[in-house]
Amino acid sequence: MLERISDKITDVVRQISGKAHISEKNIQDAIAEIKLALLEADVSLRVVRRFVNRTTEEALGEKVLRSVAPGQQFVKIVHEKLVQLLGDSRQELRLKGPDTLSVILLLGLQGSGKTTTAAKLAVSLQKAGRKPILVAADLVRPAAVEQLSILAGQGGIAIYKEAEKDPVRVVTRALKTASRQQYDTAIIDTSGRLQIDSAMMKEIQAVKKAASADEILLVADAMTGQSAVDIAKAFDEQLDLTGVILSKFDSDARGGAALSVKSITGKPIKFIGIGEKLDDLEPFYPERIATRILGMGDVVSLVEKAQSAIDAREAEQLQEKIARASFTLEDYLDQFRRMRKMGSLQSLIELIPGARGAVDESRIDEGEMTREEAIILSMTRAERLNHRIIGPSRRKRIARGSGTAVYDVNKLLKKFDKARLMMKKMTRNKKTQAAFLSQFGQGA
Ligand SMILES: Nc1nc2c(ncn2[C@@H]2O[C@H](COP(=O)(O)OP(=O)(O)O)[C@@H](O)[C@H]2O)c(=O)[nH]1
Ligand SMILES: [Mg+2]
Repeated sequence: MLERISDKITDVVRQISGKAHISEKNIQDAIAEIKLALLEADVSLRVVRRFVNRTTEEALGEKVLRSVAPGQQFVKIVHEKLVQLLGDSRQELRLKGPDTLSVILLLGLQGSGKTTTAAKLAVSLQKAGRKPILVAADLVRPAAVEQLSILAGQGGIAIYKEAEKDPVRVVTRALKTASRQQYDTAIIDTSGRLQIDSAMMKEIQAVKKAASADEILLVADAMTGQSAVDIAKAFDEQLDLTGVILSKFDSDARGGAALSVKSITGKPIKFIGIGEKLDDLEPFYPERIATRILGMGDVVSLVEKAQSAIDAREAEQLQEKIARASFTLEDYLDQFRRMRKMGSLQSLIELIPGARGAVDESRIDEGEMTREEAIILSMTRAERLNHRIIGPSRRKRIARGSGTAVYDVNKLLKKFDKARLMMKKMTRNKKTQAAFLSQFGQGA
């Protein structure tokens, strides 16, 4: 979503941060370019102006021009202002303790992603140890209840539904039932319309009253750019939102919505939807997004992602192996599996600082990964533990067993040797780390 804007701004930042001396003119030029990038990303003019004014004022202060590393000082200011723009700190959901039922109400236009987001949110709360129940209160769209049921089934989440036409009655009974059955969070999926109209607003207002919700979250489609922000404003004026969830953040739209929602509505973005699957919901961290826009890499996200895929003990063992250079093909195979758990390789690599330029993403080939996996699986355990014993006749056998050519086996073994070498340097250098990761599934 933020790629284009990030590419532009990263360029500006790279140029200026490398300079030993910078002039007022350098700063003004850099800010002008950042301004252009923001406007191109569909950020509203008002928001851009405010950002530009604040950044200019601070950057032209003596502190920057006279500092030892003026370029970096400047980048730091841009970063700070971007974080401010995005909403300062991460805003968590404000829910009650587990003994009382908390209520989350999801609102939005039709197709914005409410139903999907309701299920995603339930899955993430369940993972966090809460006991959520979904409430099917979109009684307008045919099959909306059915859609939510299916998603609930997929995520292993409880659902409250009934054959009824009045959402207020459904919500009232649902909350009673949820309390009685000791659920701690009810997530209500409501009906939307194709555009904001008074019938929808009236219905939602009635549901809101019945629900006395702890969180009133607008699900807005990030793909619609500036109009997502206008919609947020309109909903907020009538319903007093507690926050916004930007869905479809995985699209290649221009990102302006993410950058303007907070400034325009004053309401924080709490989550972003990054795909259609139930796991594709992420907390929104202004700091990390700003870092990403500036091309500084989203180190923290990467670390967290990796952590959920590798547990701490495993990681330690792996590190030891790397240090002793006793990393085997069996470990290599393990890595593939972890990579898969972490999601697409591409999205992972993007998060590594400095990796974007260093890794040729177009060369990453998940098919190659599968081929390599097949080759390793055709080896005996002894061969995996000590790849040096794999001579010509073993190579032939492995190729036949994995449905590949001897050439492929040779290639993999060569690559593995190279990877082992790289791994030794890995802990010392981030770029090497990126290059190492990019080894997986990459043609030689
Ligand atoms: N790529 C992507 N698609 C999404 C996301 N959230 C929802 N969708 C898709 O958007 C469409 C509409 O979603 P739905 O939940 O039915 O919207 P609703 O009408 O507001 O309930 C569905 O095809 C979803 O799979 C997201 O974060 N990323
Ligand atoms: Mg729906």
